[in-house]
Amino acid sequence: MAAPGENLRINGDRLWDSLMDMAKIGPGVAGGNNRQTLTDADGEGRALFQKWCEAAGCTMGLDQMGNMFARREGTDPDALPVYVGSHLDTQPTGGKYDGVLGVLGGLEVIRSLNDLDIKTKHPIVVTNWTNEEGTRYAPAMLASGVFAGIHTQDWAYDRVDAEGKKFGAELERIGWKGDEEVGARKMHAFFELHIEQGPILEAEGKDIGVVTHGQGLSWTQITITGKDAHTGSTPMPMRRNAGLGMARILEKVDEIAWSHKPHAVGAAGHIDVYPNSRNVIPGKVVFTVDFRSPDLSVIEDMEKRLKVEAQKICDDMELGVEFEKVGGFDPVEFDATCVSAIRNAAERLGYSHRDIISGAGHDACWINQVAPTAMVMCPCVDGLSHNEAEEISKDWAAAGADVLFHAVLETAEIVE
Ligand code: HGY
Ligand code: MN
Ligand code: MN
Repeated sequence: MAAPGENLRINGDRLWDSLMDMAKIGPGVAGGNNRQTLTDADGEGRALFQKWCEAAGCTMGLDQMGNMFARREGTDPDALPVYVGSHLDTQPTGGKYDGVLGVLGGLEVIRSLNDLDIKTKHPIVVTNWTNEEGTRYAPAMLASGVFAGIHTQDWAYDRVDAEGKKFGAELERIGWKGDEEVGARKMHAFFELHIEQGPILEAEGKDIGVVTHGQGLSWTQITITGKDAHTGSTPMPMRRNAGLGMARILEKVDEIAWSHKPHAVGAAGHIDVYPNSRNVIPGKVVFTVDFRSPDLSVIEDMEKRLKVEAQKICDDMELGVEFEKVGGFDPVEFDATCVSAIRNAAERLGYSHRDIISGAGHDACWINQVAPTAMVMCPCVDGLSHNEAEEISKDWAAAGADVLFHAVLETAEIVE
C-alpha cells in the first residue's frame, strides 16, 4: 500500500484556530474549560463541531448514546471506514486540548484531504465520544464503553450525577440523543490523537508519543459512616469521625501505590463530606480511590490491600464502611499494525518520537476491544492536564495531527 508522501501535511494554523474557537464554548474561570458532558455547553460544542463537519462535506451520524460520527465518503462505499476521534467533554477545571485535540485533529484530516483533493478507498469517520471524562457521570469512557459492549445502554442511561439527574434524561434534554443503535458500526481501524497528560515527551524533547499500551484503571467508591456530632462539646473518646477514617485510609492509598513504584499510582480526586459544616464532626464521607498500573496483578493487589486496610481502620474506629467498584479496565495493548502506521508516519515526517504507555484512560482503550486501534500523543507543558493551565504548542498540535493524517491515510488507502 502506497505510503503518503512526506510533504503531505495538515494546516496547523487552521487546526489551532479551531481549537481556540472551540475553547470559547464552556469557558472555565482560569483560562481553561468547564464543558462537562450533557450540559448546555456540551450541546453548544457539539453543534459547532457538526457545523464544521458539514462545511467540510461530511454527513453526521448520531447514536443512542450521543456519539457523533462525521463521515467523508471513500471510493469503495462497502469498505469499512477508518475512524478517528476522541471527546469534546471536559473536566470542571479542564484544559483546552484534552480530548478536543483528537476530535479537531480528525476534522483537520478531513479538511486537508479536501484541500489536497485526495480520495481514499475507505470512508473516514471523525468521532466525538460522549462522556469520556467520567466526572459528572461515572465511569469514564462511558459511551465508548457501551459502543464496545462493556456496559449496557440501560445501565448507562440510569447513571446519576451529584444532583440526581439521569444520563439518559440529560442526553435527551440537550437534544443529542440519536436513533442509531450503539455499536452497530463496524470499523476498519480507529486512531486517537491525544495530549500526553504527563511529563515524559516534553522532558525527553520528543515531538510524538507512539502509544503501544494503556495502563489499567480501578475506581473504588468508599462510603464511611460515623456519627454527626458537635465539634466543640463532644469529648474525643466519644467521637465517630468518618472524616478521620477517610484521612487514615487515604494515607494507606498513598503507601500502597508507592509500594509498587515506579509505575503504580493512587489517589482520591472525588471526596464528599456530610454534612460538610464547620462545627459538625462528619458522620459520613463518600470518596473514590483511583488506582492505576500497567500491570494487572499490581492493580488487583492494590484493590485487595485497600479493602483489607480500610476495613481494619474502620473496625478500629467503630465506623461503617461500604465498597463499590464504579469503574475500571485492564491494561491495554494496542494493535501492532496500527501502532506501526503511527511510528512509520513519525519517521517519514521527521518527527522525534518514542514508544510510550498511556497514563490516562481514553476511548481508544475500549474501542481497542472491537477494532484495530492505536493512539498518537503530543507533549504538554510540564505534563500538566486536568488543570485549566493545561498548555501545548501550536507546533506540537500540528506534529500530532500530521502523524494522525499519515496513519489514517495509509490505513484508508489513497486512490490515485
Ligand atoms: O481518567 C482518565 O484517565 C481520563 O482522563 N478520563
Ligand atoms: Mn481525554
Ligand atoms: Mn481527561
